[in-house]
Amino acid sequence: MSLWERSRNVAVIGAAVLVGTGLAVPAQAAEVEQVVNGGFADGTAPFWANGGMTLALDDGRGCVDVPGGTANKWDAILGQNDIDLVAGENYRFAFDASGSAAKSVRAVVGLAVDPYDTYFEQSPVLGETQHYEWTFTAAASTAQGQVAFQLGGSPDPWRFCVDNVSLVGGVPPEVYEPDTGPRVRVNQVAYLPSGPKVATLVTGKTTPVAWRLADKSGRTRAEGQSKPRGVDVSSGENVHTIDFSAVKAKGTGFTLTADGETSRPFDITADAYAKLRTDALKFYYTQRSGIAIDEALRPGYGRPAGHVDVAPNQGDGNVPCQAGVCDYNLDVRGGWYDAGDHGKYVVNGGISVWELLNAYERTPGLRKVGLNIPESGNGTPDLLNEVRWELDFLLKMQVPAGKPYAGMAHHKIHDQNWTGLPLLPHLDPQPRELHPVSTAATLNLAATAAQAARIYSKYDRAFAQKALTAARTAYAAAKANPALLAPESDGVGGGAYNDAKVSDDFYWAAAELFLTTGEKQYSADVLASPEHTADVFGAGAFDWGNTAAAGRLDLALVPNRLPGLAKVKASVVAGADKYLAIQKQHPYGVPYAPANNSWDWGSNSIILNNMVVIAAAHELTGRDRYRDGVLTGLDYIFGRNALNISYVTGYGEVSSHNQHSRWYAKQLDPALPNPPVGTLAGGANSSIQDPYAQSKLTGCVGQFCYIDDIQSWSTNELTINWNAPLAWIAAYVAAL
Ligand code: 9MR
Repeated sequence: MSLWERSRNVAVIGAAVLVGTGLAVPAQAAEVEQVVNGGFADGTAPFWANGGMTLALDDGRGCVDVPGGTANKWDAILGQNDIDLVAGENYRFAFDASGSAAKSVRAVVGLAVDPYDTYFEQSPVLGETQHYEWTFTAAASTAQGQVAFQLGGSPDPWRFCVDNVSLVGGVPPEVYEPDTGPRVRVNQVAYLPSGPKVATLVTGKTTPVAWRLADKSGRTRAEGQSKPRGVDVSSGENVHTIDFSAVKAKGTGFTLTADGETSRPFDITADAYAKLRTDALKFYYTQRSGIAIDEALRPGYGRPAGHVDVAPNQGDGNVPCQAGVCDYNLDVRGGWYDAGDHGKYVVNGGISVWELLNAYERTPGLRKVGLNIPESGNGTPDLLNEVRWELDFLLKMQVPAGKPYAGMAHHKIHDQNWTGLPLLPHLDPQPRELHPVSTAATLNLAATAAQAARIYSKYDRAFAQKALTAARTAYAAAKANPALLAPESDGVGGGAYNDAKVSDDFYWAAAELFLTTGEKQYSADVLASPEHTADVFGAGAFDWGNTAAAGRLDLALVPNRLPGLAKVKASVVAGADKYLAIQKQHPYGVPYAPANNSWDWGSNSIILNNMVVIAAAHELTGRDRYRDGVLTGLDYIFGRNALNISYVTGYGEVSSHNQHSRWYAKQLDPALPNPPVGTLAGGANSSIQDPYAQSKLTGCVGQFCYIDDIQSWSTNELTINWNAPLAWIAAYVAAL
């Protein structure tokens, strides 16, 4: 019996005795080892290996030869079962490991039996033998726990060795301290020379402090006193604001000093946002499914086509429905992958298409922006070329004539089961399935196809006509099936995108059909919709699940003859005024104040979408305060925030670059790239649904609920619907 085994048994007996005598057991008694024979002193048992691997001793360590050619991390595991875990107890998980190649091991503490919950995971990239150690809090109690080293997913074979595997319970909790850098927080990219320039200082002081703006050469360009703002609800920290809007100088490498701290450097220039406009839009090409990504067009990002029926892909060329859902197969190749997963979802594709086409319609400058994509130079603006890739896919998701629910759209198509990371699209081995049709997806198709019909008609009449026909058919089908709701339970192998409320989608689709056709049947539905007179500008203006504001914005801004148009326009301005009022109160200048300071999943996109409403009010009124509101909101995204981070890859001194993705997975496999420059991270999410965020951020306040780690899918994913408002706002600012 090893020392660890003995201490484990002693502890169990000790606890029993204490309970028997009625004495209180201290919450964190002795530290107790849970792993048996973790040092491999007594051979390899009770460790086991699967996936055709033989676990054997090598120089006192446990080693396996990992086969190549498996798809998932869990296709090859070295593990130990019967681990006791107690909910709420803190554990230190440690081991020494090496890899013959720079491969990542997914080290997991979880449930050994179905549903194989993960309580903690880390995926370090291996090399020479190294010690790894973390602490976490167990989320559940079980006697069927497991410590597992998941080793699969590599195309080529390699060798893994591990030693001193340890899981000690009863340790003090680890306190995660994010590195937030200097306490003076600025837009690390650029303030506009003519725009507002405000920074936030984190300090314990409650009276004004002196600040100084220096240029690149260190020369003082402005000085003043900060304004104490008290404790900021969104971060829980005491803050001041520093307003240097009076400075109109242009240049690079400015810094702001206050309270003994100097900010990260920033520019004052009007130039930065044209590049962002292009980068944020170039994001979409490398999200494409069904086409090889050309290395010449995107150096470092070339890859084979995903899901085109080439093994190990099962392909999207002839996809059946889930069992019992339909009796036909559809060719649904193409489109964009939704996010870091390989799913394609009509409701999220819909809002993304709408917002990109809306940007095109609102900012004429976009017409000339080249995106370096295969279609570039074909005479059609590149933004329309790129969005067409998704539109063609959305049209393929419509049920063909003659089939049950003809004209409706399938809610989504994705893998039968979740896959692990990393996994390039063309290597995904999972069967693909169409999920049931839904009213929401059908109305997304109706809205975006109608919008496309008016925007593409100048470049491709046949396509515009086809899109309009599909939109009309979809709208009629949705009216005939008004309550086919995508359920929350349908979330295996892909996101649920459940949507229980569709009155907003009806309103939006009717609005787009009316704007494109001018027909009374659609304006009648717009006017009769309860959404038409409702205040649709809530904490967040719109997202994939709340689309009424999309309809309202277009009714207000696309020329039309709807009765009562003045009221429609006034409602948009009133919505923008609400966001400006929130922003004014906010010491970080954020036009977003969710109820109970509970930040939503993808909060960065919500903030940007609220800014789209503010920008619409700028177009409607021409008043500077709306333009200034958009510019100030942008500062938060680029580093004027509690974490001092720019949420856009490659922009600012310190930026998010480990977003959750199966193919931009450099953090797990050094041979893969980070997300492309111009990729927005989801951002602070108070609900921290993923185990990694939970292990670091439990108890976090608002803005602090974010971590730039590939495992944090609930705070740090990238998505097609989040880059859309980034592109929209960048295009707006670039055109100012
Ligand atoms: O962005 C989505 C968020 O609003 C939902 O609350 C969440 C749970 O359904 O899903 C998010 O979307 C994810 C989707 O389900 C799967 N692809 C990645 C998306 C971003 O995390």
